[in-house]
Amino acid sequence: MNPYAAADDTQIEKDYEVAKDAYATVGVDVDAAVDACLAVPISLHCWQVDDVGGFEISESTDGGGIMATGNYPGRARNGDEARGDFEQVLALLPGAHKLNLHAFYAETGGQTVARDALEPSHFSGWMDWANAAGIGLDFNPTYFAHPNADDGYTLSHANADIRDFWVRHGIAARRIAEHMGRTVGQPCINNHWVPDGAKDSPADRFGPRQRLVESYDRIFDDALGIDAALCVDAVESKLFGIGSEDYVVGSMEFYTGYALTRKLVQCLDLGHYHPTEQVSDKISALLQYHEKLLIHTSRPIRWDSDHVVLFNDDVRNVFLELARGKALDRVYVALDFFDASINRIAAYVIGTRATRKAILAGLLDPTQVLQGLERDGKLGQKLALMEEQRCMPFGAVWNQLCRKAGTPPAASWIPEVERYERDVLSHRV
Ligand code: RNT
Ligand code: ZN
Repeated sequence: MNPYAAADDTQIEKDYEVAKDAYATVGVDVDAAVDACLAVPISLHCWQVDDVGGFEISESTDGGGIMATGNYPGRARNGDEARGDFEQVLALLPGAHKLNLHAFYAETGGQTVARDALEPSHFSGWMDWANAAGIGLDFNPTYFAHPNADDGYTLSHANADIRDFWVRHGIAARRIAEHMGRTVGQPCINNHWVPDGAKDSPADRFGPRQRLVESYDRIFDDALGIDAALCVDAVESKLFGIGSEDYVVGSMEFYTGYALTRKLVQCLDLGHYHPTEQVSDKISALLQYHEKLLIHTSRPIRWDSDHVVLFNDDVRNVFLELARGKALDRVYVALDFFDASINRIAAYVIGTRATRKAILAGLLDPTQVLQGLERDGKLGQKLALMEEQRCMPFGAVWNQLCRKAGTPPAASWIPEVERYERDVLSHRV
């Protein structure tokens, strides 16, 4: 028995033909779904590669309300190791991708460079690599894991010097993102998330929110002349974090208002809501007003734990909703998880392929038939057909998609990850 073996090409072709017939009975064009799925870019977060550590010489500290747990050996220690890992990861992933960098992955040649002094040149290694690999880049200012974030406040800090420092960092990040967009020839999505908030019962909830507006207004000031076609800014809300259980300055309501009034992209992270909230249900509401959204796929277990994404109902329902609303081109899709307890290459491959599977599942939905039944009041029939979709031969379509993209089907990528661990990762001690 070989648990990682996949069917051979001939069998995959045969299974695919059978699957196509099955989906045709509910009016789904499977070939078109496969092509559309492969074309959706997924932005690979760089921070799973080293457990959200970053490459700074002395600035970084722990904290900021996010935490990777585990001690699995082999994390990348510098840009070259990380880029090698991404090449291995990308070889196992079907479809279009981008790489999503955080500012503290700057390469400063052994020099300490303050976050507010970062420049595009500190990312030239990444830009050269992206151009050689033919993929786009996204970016994030790093407003956490820093002495100036230790109080739990950054852009909304009561101290003006600390606020100014982070405003300068935010502006530096926008200039870097603009430069990246120009250099790689496609827009760079620049996502702003701050950890600001209070552990317990703040007496002033208005003040920090007002200061956050003022700081962001300086960062997003038109007078800076940053090209919005190259640097596409997004803002990410959160419900709570470690150390900000009671109060998060940048809440959902805060950012919905802010993004709409400032014409920014709103970012929805699947780990940033109460467990009974459905992110999938927010999409059709927000897209009445927003042009675009940014989605961070993640998997919260009991809290915003950032477990590796799986092909579960939460992720499926997001892409089902987007497919049903013909709105896949109105979202930027990015990953956000970090697990330091398993092989990190495997973590990337599992989570990215799960996200791609969810996109495919959405595109294979018999939306027209279901909506027709609903219009006709045949709600029982609609529910029954929805339920039957779970038993459709999805795996056969997925395997063909992997083959079409020249990547290993099913679990047959695992031996390659084991080989890379043996040859590369296990030597990092
Ligand atoms: C934190 C946010 C944010 C970060 C990354 C590292 O809760 O989800 O997106 O995970 O910026
Ligand atoms: Zn996120």
